[in-house]
Amino acid sequence: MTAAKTVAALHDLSGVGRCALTVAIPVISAMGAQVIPAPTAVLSAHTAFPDFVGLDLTDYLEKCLEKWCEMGLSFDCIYTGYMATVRQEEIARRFFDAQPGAVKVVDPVLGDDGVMYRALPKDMPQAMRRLCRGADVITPNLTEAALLTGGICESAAPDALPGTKTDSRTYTAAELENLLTELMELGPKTALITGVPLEGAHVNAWMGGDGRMHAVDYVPVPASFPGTGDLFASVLTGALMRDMDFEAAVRLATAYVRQTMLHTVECGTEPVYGVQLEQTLPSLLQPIPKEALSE
Ligand code: PXL
Repeated sequence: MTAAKTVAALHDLSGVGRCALTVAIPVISAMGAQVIPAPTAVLSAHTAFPDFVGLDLTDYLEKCLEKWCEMGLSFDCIYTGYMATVRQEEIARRFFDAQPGAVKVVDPVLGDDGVMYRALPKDMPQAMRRLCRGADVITPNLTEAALLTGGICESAAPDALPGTKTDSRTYTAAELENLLTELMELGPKTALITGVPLEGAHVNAWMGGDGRMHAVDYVPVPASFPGTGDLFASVLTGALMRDMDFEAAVRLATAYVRQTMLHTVECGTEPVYGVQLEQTLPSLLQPIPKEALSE
């Protein structure tokens, strides 16, 4: 047997509302890798709740990552998500440089439904752009892709809250390919956009070194929950740590997010609390058989 791979996870720890570390830790652990968390902030509840208290951990993050390097640790993966300050991005970038052997997965958490998360500093998109340069994989949604490329995001109402998602417009394959090309110009090895309504299909689409667009399509679940982007990126990270090829990893993440959203709809819980992943985690313990991924 070989030892578990190690994933340094730079995300917030939100108490109420599953997202960030409360998603990454169970998912990646279930998939067989060890999560070593470096919280970027602690929050009583994620920022889609109308009221929450939070503690910015920028100084702690810097000291923590420096300490890990002093300890001589080398990680198999660095997985970043929600960052509370621009300085956290600089700290993460230094950590990337100090860990050349790690696979870098950057989930550029900036917004959803056409709006930037209100707790973020206004210059966060520029900072995330810089972090993307050092990434092996970036996983923005359409709103984040627009914020990263300076494009206009045509989506939900400006005050949209989770659970009130309005349909965003349909993209043509050429438009999506252009957006992926723009993201690749930021410098990642692979850019993946989640949740794209494409003509006649919904897809998670990506572009890698071959400069071509690839996509996995899925039947959308008519519901919206905060944290599903974190869920997707966490399954993708766990799958890459299992040495799955990229397309198989995307298929697994797509299938698991869909299964968990369907289950949550059946439970009828308030969307803001996130998806009921605790009850679907068992399906990540073993790779989903090929036949189950064909839908
Ligand atoms: O799911 C992304 C996310 C992560 N972290 C915090 C958030 C959100 C989305 O609202 O508020 C703190």
